Amino acid sequence: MERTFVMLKPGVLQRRIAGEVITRFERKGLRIIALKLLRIDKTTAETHYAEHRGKDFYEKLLEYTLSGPVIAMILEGEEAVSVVRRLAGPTNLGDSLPGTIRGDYAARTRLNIVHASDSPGSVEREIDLFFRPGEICAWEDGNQEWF
Ligand code: FUP
Repeated sequence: MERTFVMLKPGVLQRRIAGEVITRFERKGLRIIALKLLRIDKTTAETHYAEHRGKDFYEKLLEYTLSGPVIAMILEGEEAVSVVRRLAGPTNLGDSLPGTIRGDYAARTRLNIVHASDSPGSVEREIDLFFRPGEICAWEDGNQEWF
């Protein structure tokens, strides 16, 4: 099993689509093992997007990320990193096809509503940045009779 980190950006709560977006991941069969609503601080946003410092979209990206609360999640499943990246769709507006989260909900690249880790290395770094170990709650599939 692999873990990945997902952040639903501020536009998700603004637009009242958190449930719809989270449902995409659950329907795929991914397991939510950590989830919280938080307003991230500037240092966290700068650390998270450090690779983009100095790029022309960097300041606007920070501004959007800090503009309201986000939802941070850890998802678990087979090949979770690549599965979640494919559910999210490509970064750029013109490449993200309908059926993906960005393809269905984002009208601008800068406001592409969801962040998903792009490699096992970033998963580890991003989980450490957003979660304390005690906030992660691993679980197994239970007895079907409980449903
Ligand atoms: P991703 O891993 O798909 O989130 O993509 P990047 O790390 O390359 O980009 C992070 C965020 O920067 C994107 F979600 C939106 C923003 N961005 C722009 O605004 N313009 C660009 O040309 C590229 C990225």
